[in-house]
Amino acid sequence: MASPEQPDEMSLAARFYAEMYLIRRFEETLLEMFSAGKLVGTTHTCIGQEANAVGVIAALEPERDIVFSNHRCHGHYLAFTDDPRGLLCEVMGREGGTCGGKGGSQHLCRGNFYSNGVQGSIVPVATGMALAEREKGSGAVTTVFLGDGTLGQGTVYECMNLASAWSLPLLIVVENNFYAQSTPSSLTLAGSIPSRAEAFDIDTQHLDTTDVQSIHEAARAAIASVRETVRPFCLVLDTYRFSPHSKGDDNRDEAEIEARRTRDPLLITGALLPEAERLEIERRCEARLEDEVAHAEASTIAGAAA
Ligand SMILES: Cc1ncc(C[n+]2csc(CCOP(=O)(O)OP(=O)(O)O)c2C)c(N)n1
Ligand SMILES: [Mg+2]
Repeated sequence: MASPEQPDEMSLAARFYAEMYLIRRFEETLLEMFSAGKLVGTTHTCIGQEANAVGVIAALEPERDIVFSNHRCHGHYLAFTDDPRGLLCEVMGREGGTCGGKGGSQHLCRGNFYSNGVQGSIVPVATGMALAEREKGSGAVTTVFLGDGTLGQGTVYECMNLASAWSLPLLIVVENNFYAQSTPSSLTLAGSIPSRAEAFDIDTQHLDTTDVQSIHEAARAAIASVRETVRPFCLVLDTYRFSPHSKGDDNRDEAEIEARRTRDPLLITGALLPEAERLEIERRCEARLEDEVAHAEASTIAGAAA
């Protein structure tokens, strides 16, 4: 969602660039803090995948629509809430964190946003939420993000089955980054990903792009379809993460990672902006993040006062 610091007259490309840049720099900052020993626990960054979070979530109505995310949730959270302060305090275990500093990087809950690190666990919860919202007649679309590796969890298919059989307003977004931790999905996935949803009579669209505006257009159409037909929809987004699975665990071929950098979503959208505008967006974002880091570092450790 647009930051209060972003001027109203910003183009869509500028707004999307600002949102993706914030996610990118937020997560790079987290990795730097881990290396400096300022953070403990774990974290999974979506560096390289930001266009999915920003493009899809910008097509939702934050007041009524609901988002469920997974272990790799920072980008989804920031795109939905524009709350780097709450997230940083949360990851650092500080008072003022989204969940009081108790949930950490993977377990976030704020308003209509929920995430959980147990692979696949959030899909039945999202399906139940979609049922509840349909019964309430709220018109809300429930969106659930999952990775290609999570397609190995049987519950995903139970949910696809019920979402289709019961006509639930559920958008399933599969972010296919071709890996589950260190395992290439080609070793574990038979058939095609879209055909898995199609087998349950779920309308499906498959995109191989890191252009945030293309993803946004597809998401707008998918969400309009879910809202109007009150039927599930599955969006399969091919993507790539430049960062390790978590902090340092990466066994992928370096040449493969480098080749993918030409499709960096920040490069693609940044190239659409006049340089001065792009640099100004970056400057504002850096200043904001610097403030947030200082704020979080000065905040009380959660529970310390008790
Ligand atoms: C039930 C369960 N098993 C194992 C894990 C450990 N784990 C965390 S992420 C992950 C791989 C997930 O792959 P994918 O769904 O493709 O998402 P990606 O990490 O690529 O975004 C694994 C095995 C877990 N969180 N939950
Ligand atoms: Mg994956």
